[in-house]
Amino acid sequence: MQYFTLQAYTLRDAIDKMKRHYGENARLLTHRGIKIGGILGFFAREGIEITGYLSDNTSRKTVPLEEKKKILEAAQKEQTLGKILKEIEILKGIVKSREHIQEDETKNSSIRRIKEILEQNDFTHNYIKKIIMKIRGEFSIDALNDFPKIERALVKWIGEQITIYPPFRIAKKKPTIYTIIGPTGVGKTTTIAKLAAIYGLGNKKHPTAQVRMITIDNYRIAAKKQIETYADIMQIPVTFAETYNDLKKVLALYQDMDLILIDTIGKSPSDFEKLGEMRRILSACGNTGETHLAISATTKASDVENILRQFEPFMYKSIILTKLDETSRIGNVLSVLSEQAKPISYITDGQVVPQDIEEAHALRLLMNIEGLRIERDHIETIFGRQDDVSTNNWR
Ligand SMILES: Nc1nc2c(ncn2[C@@H]2O[C@H](COP(=O)(O)OP(=O)(O)O)[C@@H](O)[C@H]2O)c(=O)[nH]1
Ligand SMILES: [Mg+2]
Repeated sequence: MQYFTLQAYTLRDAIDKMKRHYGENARLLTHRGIKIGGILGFFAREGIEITGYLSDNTSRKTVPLEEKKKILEAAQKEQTLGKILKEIEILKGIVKSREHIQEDETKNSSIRRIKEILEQNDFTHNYIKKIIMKIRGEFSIDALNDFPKIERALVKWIGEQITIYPPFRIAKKKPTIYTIIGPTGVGKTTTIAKLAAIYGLGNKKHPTAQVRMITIDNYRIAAKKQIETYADIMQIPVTFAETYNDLKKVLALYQDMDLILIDTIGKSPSDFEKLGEMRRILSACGNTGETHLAISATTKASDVENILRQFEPFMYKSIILTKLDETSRIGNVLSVLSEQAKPISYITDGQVVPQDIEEAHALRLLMNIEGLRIERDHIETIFGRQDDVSTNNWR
């Protein structure tokens, strides 16, 4: 027995077509409404699909019942198969069109440029992926051609990812205690000296305050000498404390001071034992102080993650980003800080005490990203004016 399926716009047309193609012996088995033509269901027209068979006999009545049942079942199977095949075709179409869109977007020069800029600045893969998804989500294919518009949005998004921690303040309830922790050589001691000068010597923005430095980094002669030299030049006293009891006594002595800055031992973040000991000594501050973590801007992303984690027990409030002058790529640090939601309080960008320190500001960091046009006015309308927050008037 030969079966067939054919389609036409109306049942009448379908039967005519059947007769034309298969002659008088063609018999109609089933018919159903379908969509004909169009692309992915669009612009399709209503139509009819029929199935039938060629009878050996001209009389329909001569087809035995059993035979008829078999024919019907076969036709239904064929229809289901046909339906599945059609759906597969449609799915193939959808997948293809998706691939097509994605291909278009990577080919899209704006997205490609943004990706290149972010990669050049060492932003992490995850950070770049999120930014690209955001661009795709917020800009139509047409708008993607407007690079300056995307660039402006990108600068704003990166800026929004930067959290700022307010600068150290002199509280009414004296003294305020700030401790700086962090890996060896990142610039803790230099930063303590810079801050001591700003608050201790005073400037246009900061009236002279009573400042004391305490250091628990007194194992190395060179470290001791370094802070003593600063103390001498600035005439801001420094005291050395080696143990919990030492620190407790010194703090008790300094109760009438405005600000106490505590410098710590530069320890490798993997030196758990030493870190534990340092925590014990610092616990002499009780809950009156704040701890802040210094990280060099030159640190690579995976190391930043590691440092953030290892120093977590100190419950540091913010990041002091040092040595910004030593790198033109801060994407790695910005990516990790954004992912871990860590705010930045200060930025240091040189060895000179006290000049080379600034209160953290989105604009300052954005300007460090190479290849992006930063419209200062626009950024300042979003994130506030940088001059208004600058601590340092020595510059
Ligand atoms: N280029 C640059 N060097 C810095 C900066 N801060 C500190 N340094 C230098 O880094 C070295 C280590 O600084 P130090 O304060 O002793 O680091 P510590 O071990 O964390 O106390 C010294 O040579 C500093 O002059 C900075 O912002 N930029
Ligand atoms: Mg030091």
